[in-house]
Amino acid sequence: MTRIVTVGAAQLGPISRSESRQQVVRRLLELMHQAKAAGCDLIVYPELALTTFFPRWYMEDQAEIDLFFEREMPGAATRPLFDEAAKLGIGFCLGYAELIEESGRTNRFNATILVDKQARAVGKYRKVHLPGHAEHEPWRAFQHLEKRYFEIGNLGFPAYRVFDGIFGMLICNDRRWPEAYRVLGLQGAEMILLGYNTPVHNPPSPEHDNLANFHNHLVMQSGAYQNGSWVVGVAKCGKEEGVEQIAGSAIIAPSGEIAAAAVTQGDELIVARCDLDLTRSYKTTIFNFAQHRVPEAYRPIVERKGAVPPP
Ligand code: CDT
Repeated sequence: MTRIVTVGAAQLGPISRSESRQQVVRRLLELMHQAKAAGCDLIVYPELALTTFFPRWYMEDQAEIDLFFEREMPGAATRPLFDEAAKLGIGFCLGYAELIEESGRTNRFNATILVDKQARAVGKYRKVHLPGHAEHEPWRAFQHLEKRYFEIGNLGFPAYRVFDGIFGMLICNDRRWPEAYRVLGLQGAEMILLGYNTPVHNPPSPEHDNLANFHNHLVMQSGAYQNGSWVVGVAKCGKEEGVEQIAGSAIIAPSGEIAAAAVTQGDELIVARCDLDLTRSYKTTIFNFAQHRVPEAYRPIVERKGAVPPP
């Protein structure tokens, strides 16, 4: 059997702080048209695709911070994306900063939505693994204040039946955590969509800087193979407001092999024709979870009698 989903990974170059939503949406629409011309069913945009990566700045004025958030999806500025997607008959996945009133309070999440070919929102994910720090750390060349500006996602890791398959989403730092892929894998995820903004330089561990691209592919290729799933990893990259961010967008097959890879540091669409049924030979053999996983052995080590206590 073949269930083909043709996917476009829409890598974005830098977005400056002064760039308006309308200007960014024009860039997203240009990539959407390219994706349609290339026969894509679905286009995937990066994390926080509508603005510059604002957690690099320490800000105290909540009104100033909230300018980077969307209060509605679609809102006035993002409506053209939905309208054009419906007209073209193409789905999309979009990362954005979400401001929402829930349970009588204001919540802010690093979120992503999945939209089908009729422009209906059919899935949502809110980032769980927020990297960085919550307080101003002036010693850093730039900040990474996701723990200050966002709450931990409260939706878990949901998988959705859409595009004739099972789809999940992760956001940036989530891709470094095997359990994030595995929770999706346990729900049968066949394609995992993820966007990222990854600075080359991580101030607490500069000794890792020259490995940033290696680690990016390492974790996405492992996540794909170990769960028998496609992974679509999409960067916002290049020098944004003085901070160099990695590129390396890639569409990765369930074998862990890279099926398509970006070659620039800017706006670039890469496309792969992804057979969701390629996931079968992994999910039914080496990674047949029902047959081979041993959940009782995965209890925290401290619960096991005679186990070496953690340091
Ligand atoms: N956006 C995001 O999650 N970036 C992180 C940077 C880690 S270093 C603080 C990432 O994992 O790529």
